[in-house]
Amino acid sequence: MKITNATVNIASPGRNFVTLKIETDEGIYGLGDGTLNGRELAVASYLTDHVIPCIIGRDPFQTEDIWQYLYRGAYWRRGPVTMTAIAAVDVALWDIKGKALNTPVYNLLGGKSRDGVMVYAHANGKDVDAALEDVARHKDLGYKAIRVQSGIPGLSSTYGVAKGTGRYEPAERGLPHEYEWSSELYLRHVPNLFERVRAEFGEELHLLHDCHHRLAPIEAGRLGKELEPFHLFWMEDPTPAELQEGFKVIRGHTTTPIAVGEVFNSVWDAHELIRNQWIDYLRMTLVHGGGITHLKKTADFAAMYHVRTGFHGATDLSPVTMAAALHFDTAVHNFGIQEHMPHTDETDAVFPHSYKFRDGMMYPGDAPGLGVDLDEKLAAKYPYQRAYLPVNRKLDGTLTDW
Ligand code: GCO
Ligand code: MG
Repeated sequence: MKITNATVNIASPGRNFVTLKIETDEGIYGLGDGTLNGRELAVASYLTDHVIPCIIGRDPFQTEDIWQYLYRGAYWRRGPVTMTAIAAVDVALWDIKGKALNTPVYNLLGGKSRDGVMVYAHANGKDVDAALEDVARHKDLGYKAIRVQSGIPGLSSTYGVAKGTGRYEPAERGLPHEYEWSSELYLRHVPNLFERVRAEFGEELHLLHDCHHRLAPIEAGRLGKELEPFHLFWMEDPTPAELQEGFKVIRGHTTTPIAVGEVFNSVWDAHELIRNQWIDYLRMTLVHGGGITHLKKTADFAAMYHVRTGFHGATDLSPVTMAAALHFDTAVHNFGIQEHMPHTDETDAVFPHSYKFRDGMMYPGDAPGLGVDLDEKLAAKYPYQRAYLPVNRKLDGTLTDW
């Protein structure tokens, strides 16, 4: 079999997605997600201008060789744009492999290690009462694990909390919006939020929280310690992760489990964290972490250190990534949990898929390959629209992590 053509589709059915379609001489095609939130066009150009010409004529079954060719061959290794482009190719090739062999991708990764994939939902509200209502709503939908975020008294807006009545969306149309931040006010507020959630919902529910890289390691240590009585499933991205030793400081102060990695692109972003057992869950995802080929190796390495997967799954990861993630989650032994932020109806219509949600669990379905498609005609109705992630400023105006 040979790769005969590859095209990049950019569409905005509710939000922007970059999708790679690789075609073969046997009429089988595969899809890969190349969406990098707020930097979509850079990946599209990297693919169209620099990658596609190099893969035409190759055997799509050679996932390992093509991965190495794009990674080592470029000389300029790693980085979000490169690794997202490599992921788009890699995932599309696994899709082709599954379709050609007439089997779901999870069978190519070791088969089913579990019946279903536990997912966590996002509950949020402008204050604690509103957040509690949203937890109740998600519990009624069947979720067994819920991430809880709420507005912070004294701050006019907080990323991760919906403005008005809609759901929150990681990117907003136009140029970057600005949010306000105070670690002092945040640290004062969060333990109270979780005290209220546990008091109302008891111990059964798995609770998660995202700090979104905003704290210094010692502040994160304090927060983790204060949250211990509420038994969180995890505290996510407590501190910016460029400094991997920062997690040693956190670990020295708390037994609250730590998750990190949605911005990681390679095992090298995490290898100290894993090797030293400073984290419990790795959030590095297929779309930004070089695809199935690289994540499989990374997950196997993590397994040796009791680190489990907890893949990123916000709405900026397209249904192609969600499908690929569910195959991966079904197969790898050290799966932990999968994030689930449902896509809009427009997005679901553009990407028909066989995966399903039922009673807090998700299932990839048994269609050959990934079980996800792209309706190109419908996608053409939603042209790209400039959109960005926000920026964050401290109360005195200093630009900070968001
Ligand atoms: C999460 C996140 C997202 C990201 C977004 C970036 O845990 O789901 O932190 O909201 O910020 O996906 O593109
Ligand atoms: Mg996060």
